[in-house]
Amino acid sequence: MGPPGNTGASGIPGPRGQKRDHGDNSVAEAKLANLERELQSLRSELDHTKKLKAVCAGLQATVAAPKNAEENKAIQDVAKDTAFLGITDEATEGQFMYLTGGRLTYSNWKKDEPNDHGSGEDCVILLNNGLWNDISCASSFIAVCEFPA
Ligand code: FUC
Ligand code: CA
Ligand code: CA
Repeated sequence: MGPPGNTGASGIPGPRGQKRDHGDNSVAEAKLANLERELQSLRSELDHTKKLKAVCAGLQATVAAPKNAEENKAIQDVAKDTAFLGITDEATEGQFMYLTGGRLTYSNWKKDEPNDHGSGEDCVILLNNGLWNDISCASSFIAVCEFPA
């Protein structure tokens, strides 16, 4: 038997595909509208977190995040009001991380918190009493910047 022959010429083009049904897309459209709303809300929350980071970063600082009870009290004393902490679970729900990176090593959650209430809560506030609550990142609170020693 001799060597294999050359590849043959292309065949004639196949028939045109069937036109898809452009009938009722209302279910898909409603789903898309919901997804777009959700995306908008997530974008807005992420923007808030980024802004928070940027404000402290502009001062060569980070958003304060207490690593022990003493630091928790110190931030409480400086803030004198409910304040955002540099902590979020926006990457993976329920897994709180420091904005500077790494898993949480200390927490002081209020009873039944964090609860990711309503449409979700991925930012953390330090209440007047020193306890923590997870809250929407779109909400407005002061933040304390933490400077390296
Ligand atoms: C509790 C908190 C929520 C929110 C709501 C009004 O469910 O866990 O973060 O503040 O009250
Ligand atoms: Ca959450
Ligand atoms: Ca909460």
